[in-house]
Amino acid sequence: MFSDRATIYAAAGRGGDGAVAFRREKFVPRGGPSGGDGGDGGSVILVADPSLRDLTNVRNNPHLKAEDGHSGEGSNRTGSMGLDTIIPVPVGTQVLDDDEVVIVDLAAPGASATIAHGGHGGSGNRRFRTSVRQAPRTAEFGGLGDDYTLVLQLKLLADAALLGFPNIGKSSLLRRISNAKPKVADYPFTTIEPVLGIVDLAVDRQITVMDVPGLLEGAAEGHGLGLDFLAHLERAKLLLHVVDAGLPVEESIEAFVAIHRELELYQEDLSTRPRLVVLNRIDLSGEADRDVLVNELAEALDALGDISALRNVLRDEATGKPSIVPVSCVTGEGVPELMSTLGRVVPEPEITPAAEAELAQYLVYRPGRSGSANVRVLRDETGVRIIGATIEEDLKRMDDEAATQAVAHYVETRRLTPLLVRAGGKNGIIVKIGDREVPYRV
Ligand SMILES: Nc1nc2c(ncn2[C@@H]2O[C@H](COP(=O)(O)OP(=O)(O)OP(=O)(O)O)[C@@H](O)[C@H]2O)c(=O)[nH]1
Ligand SMILES: [Mg+2]
Repeated sequence: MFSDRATIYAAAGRGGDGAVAFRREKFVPRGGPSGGDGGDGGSVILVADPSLRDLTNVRNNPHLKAEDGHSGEGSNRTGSMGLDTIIPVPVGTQVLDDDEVVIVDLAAPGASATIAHGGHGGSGNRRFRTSVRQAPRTAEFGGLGDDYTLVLQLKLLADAALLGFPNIGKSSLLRRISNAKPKVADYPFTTIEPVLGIVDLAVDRQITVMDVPGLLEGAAEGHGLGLDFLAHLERAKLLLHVVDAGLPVEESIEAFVAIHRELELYQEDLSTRPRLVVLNRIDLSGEADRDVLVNELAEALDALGDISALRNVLRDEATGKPSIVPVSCVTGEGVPELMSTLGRVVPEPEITPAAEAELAQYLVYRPGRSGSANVRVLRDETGVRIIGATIEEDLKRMDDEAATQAVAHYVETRRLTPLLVRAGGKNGIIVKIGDREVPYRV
């Protein structure tokens, strides 16, 4: 089954804790603090991999967890960093936030995005040495890593996409022009998932063409296999609208309009996408009839007037009427002409500075913060000190009872409880935030 959507749980690694240690050497009775820093936690990173077709991988393994950083040690030894978890996803994968807004678009092969950043390693006690405190017993807990639930969605990228009723020969055409071998059979809905093929137009020019399941009237409301696959057409630069030379002209026009309406219902922008009309199965009519058929079709399409499908339909330069490219997938006739037309009309890829800037932005993208990346937690002999807590100002105005409650709530919502347990929270400790010190017990 083709998976184009998956919910993932990305948990970056926690930073390692800073160590409390003192130098012990012969003849140095009171060695200085030598607790090393913890290593940073690993991050969760997605990378666009052209060899992947869909999101089945992540769908089956949705828990993406990066390694925790290691704690610092004595003798100023820094803990090693947690390993990043790097997950390959298909090119065209988008990451959505809670509001279904696209926050990352891995549209180019090799593009990557860090979706959960590892926590920073905690400072060891040697960093807390001051002129008045030569032997600090304070060290920092490692920071928490980001922890997000995100939705991945795949919208395939293709230069051109085949469009048409079921059983009209779309897959046959893709087999003819590309390296892809989608199944062909004489019944509707043979194709049940999108297939991408690479078309060699010239030695140095390749384009991708996508075959999707046939569309029916009502597709935009979910009839047939429609709705699921309309989304994949969204990012095709050109639509190859296939019509059938075996049908009377009026029926072909009806079919053309029916498909067009579905695109319009689904998305206005899609209905005006540049479009090339391909007339398949010309082997079914005699040579002489072909030109007549092509002309009649062009006239009839033109007579449809101002429908959005015709706004960007490719037109014959001489007549100004919609271009119709006749082909036969059985005999191969017309296929070379179709390929050369594609070479002319499919836009060359261009990397604009704007596109590059956009890509760069995605690479450093960081989802909205739920965690506590800017919070630092130091532990000492009596408990912990939390630096950077958003409640620091509020606490100044609270009485003792309210402050104790506010701190407990803060610890809970910022997911700091495990740290405070490690600091001895089960027996009761003191939590210091700003000028305030409150008792805390898990
Ligand atoms: N005579 C003739 N038959 C064709 C031609 N192209 C395709 N066919 C036949 O039409 C039937 C359907 O072809 P497919 O390529 O599976 O059609 P499709 O549009 O991909 O169909 P779905 O995937 O079901 O939407 C098959 O039996 C093909 O052999 C053609 O140019 N001439
Ligand atoms: Mg097919």
